Amino acid sequence: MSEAATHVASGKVRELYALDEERLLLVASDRISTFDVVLPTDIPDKGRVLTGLSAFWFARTTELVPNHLLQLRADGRSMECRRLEMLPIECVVRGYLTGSGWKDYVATGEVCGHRLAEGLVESQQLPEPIFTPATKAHTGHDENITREQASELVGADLFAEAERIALALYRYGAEWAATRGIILADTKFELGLDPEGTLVLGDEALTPDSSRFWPADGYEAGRGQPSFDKQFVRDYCESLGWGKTAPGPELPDDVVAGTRARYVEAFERLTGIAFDDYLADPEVVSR
Ligand code: Q0N
Repeated sequence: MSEAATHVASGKVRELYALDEERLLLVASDRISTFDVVLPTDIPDKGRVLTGLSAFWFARTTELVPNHLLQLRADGRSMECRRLEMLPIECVVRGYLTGSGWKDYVATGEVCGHRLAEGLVESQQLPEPIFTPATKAHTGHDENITREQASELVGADLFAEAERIALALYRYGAEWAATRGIILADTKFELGLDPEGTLVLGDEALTPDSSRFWPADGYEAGRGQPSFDKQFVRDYCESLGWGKTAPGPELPDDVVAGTRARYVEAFERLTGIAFDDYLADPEVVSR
């Protein structure tokens, strides 16, 4: 880093530093997590893929919502961002019934207060995408909350605006991805307020870490779907009979290489840009 920066927050695989009063630096590492555990082995360039994809979507969705990106750094993994006042909810949109949405549906017939038709099956596409907010759990898992609870947390007006923005972003990303053979099953956005009180898209967006990407090829409702990016890692971990608690296993070279190739493939399919061109000049995704 060229400027002194104070570390302000850590995610499992990303770090956030303060550059000054108005600006943050968001750095995506090459760490990978599976079954909620960060593994000891890095996936080379994973952080660059995620940062490049976020910047790609940010450039294309400014008409839908302004975003926090000020400047993509030449390392391809760091973004200088506007500092926002983040909403205390995760803005999740689901187009398919999977993960905690599927679990909640099986238990209650509802997901975050949306009552769904009876007889839906795992991984089924919903008739319409639904906004399913969650609280930001500082330890462990985000917890799904109802529309009413989310509305109480942020206020009715901001809730309605956040829902509109999140659904519009999901629809845009899902439609784009579908034409490139990728199903965007669900995704999570973080929104914040700028000093004028305008809602701004923050964090990373429409990446494999903030979304479930499924290969459209071979999609079949009624069962779990393979992950576009992490399936080699999951299969390898399952083959070990690992108990899915820390510490996670080291990954062998072929699993690392195969997984890196899947991240790069997701980048190239979605952006239509050669990943080497991104490495040479990250600004290619913003043009
Ligand atoms: C912020 N988080 C949660 C990176 C992601 N633009 C912003 N302004 C103020 N705060 C935040 C952002 C953003 N983005 C977002 N925490 C603070 C997710 N973090 C966790 C750590 O790694």
